[in-house]
Amino acid sequence: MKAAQLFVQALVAEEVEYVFGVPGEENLELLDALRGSPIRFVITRHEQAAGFMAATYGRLTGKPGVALSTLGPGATNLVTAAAFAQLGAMPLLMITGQKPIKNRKQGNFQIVDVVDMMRPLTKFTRQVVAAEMIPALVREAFRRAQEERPGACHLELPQDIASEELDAQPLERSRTRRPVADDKAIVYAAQALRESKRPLLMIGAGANRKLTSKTLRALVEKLGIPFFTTQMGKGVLDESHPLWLGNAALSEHDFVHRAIDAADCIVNVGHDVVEKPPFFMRGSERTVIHVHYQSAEVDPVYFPQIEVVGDIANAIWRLTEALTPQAHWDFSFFDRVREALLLQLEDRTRDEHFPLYTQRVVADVRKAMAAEDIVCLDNGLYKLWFARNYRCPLPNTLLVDNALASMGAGLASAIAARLVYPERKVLAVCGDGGFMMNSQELETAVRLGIDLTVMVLRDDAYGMIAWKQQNEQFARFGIELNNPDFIKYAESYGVRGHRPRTAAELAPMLERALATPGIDLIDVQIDYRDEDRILHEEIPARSKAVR
Ligand SMILES: Cc1ncc(C[n+]2csc(CCOP(=O)(O)OP(=O)(O)O)c2C)c(N)n1
Repeated sequence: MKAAQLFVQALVAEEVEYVFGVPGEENLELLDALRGSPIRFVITRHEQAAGFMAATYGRLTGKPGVALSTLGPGATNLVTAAAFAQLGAMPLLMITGQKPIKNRKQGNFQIVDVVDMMRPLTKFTRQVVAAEMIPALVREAFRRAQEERPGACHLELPQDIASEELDAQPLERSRTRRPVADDKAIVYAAQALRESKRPLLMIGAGANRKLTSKTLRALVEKLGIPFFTTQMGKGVLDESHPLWLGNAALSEHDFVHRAIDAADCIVNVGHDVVEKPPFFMRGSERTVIHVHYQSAEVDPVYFPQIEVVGDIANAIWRLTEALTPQAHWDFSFFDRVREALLLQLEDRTRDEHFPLYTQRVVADVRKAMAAEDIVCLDNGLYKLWFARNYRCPLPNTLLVDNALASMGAGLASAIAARLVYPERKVLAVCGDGGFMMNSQELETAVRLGIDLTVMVLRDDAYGMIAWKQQNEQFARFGIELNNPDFIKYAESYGVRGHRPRTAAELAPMLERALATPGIDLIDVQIDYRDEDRILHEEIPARSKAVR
């Protein structure tokens, strides 16, 4: 067989369902091998979007998503998606083409050193220099992409290697078990928790694994310790649980930070410093127990005193076994924080103000989505509100990128989410800036024939930057945008476009769009002028309950 066929057989052996990408002439052999395979090739309008889709597939399934591009310009277009997967711990394999390496005739036309370019953005990057290496390289790339901490891998398949003839088989996948934490680490952690007065659990991105959710639920039910989530840990434990204390959408100054300040022991489950800090450690005023697959990277604001390193689900289960609720644990302050938070989460959710306040949009979206439905966020100011106010009963139902925090991934992620879960409703929420960075993928969505709703929050500006500018007393500058007429824009793709004219119109419009087959775009005019008052200054001061 040809080496390209062996490559595709190796992908099939890894149970790859989709390859997302834009082909080039250097991929023709691989393309031909894909043509005769059970793998579905989803072409996109930009490699960056293909990478976002593949990474999101990886994030949702735990299996590496696969993205394909040509050499040079196609590969450089994959760079942002590589960083998105690598920082966000999403398993991804990128396959890029290359000119023949044995006998080149075109000088350096289109050639950049893609393998080296990918080095700081991947766990593993290699050129396939001999067809015989394909089974081992593909297996290794999948193993590395998937192994904790998951991330991006890259293989470059040159044109001449792809067309070589050989007789070989893919390697079989091996079964591996993750190592578990040392007994003494569990003893130290249990002891610190037993001796604490006001312990608290933090659920981060690394806790977002099926088995961990289950063991964490058991721990919380048995011990009654309150918990909060990070942006990427949302829904790992049901956020409508009576012990939920909120989401650390901000680094400081929110209700949850009142609870954090009062806690004398925090168990950090699955946090790594790539996520925007959910709280700052300043000294040793409280014990922080780091429970993760890897030890904590030392950081100026994160330096846990106790580390439980190994399989998280196992560690949580052993901690649950080792502990009983302690009579001296006092959660009364946390209860008050929660009461005040829940009251505040209702703020403006029924406000008729138009253009709409973000809180109202979040509340309307929450009501329209069932527990298992998925909201995929792009990056902008609204993200903080969704992280904070959109309560997730289940994991992976609000996809937030709090690692690279790249604009442009919202629509692509939603397309991938819908492919993975065709029975669930999927909504992409984007700012007008982020949407226009990859809006061309509306064509991909239409071509795939999927059902999807896209909400564009329009403030005709880079709102997040305007907010920061205002916060830091800079003059408003360099952030205003003109937009296309989003209804006409949508229609030119064969997408239905809608625009509410009052606050009350949004909810029924959204529900209809979600219930209708095909693709709908809702252009929602948003009012960010009051953000600072709400998010930054008044929240802590307003609630007498938590003084
Ligand atoms: C690719 C990329 N470029 C720039 C930024 C910096 N940035 C963060 S938020 C933001 C503004 C986003 O504007 P928009 O999508 O309209 O959302 P809004 O904040 O207005 O709701 C910018 C420019 C980024 N995160 N990613």
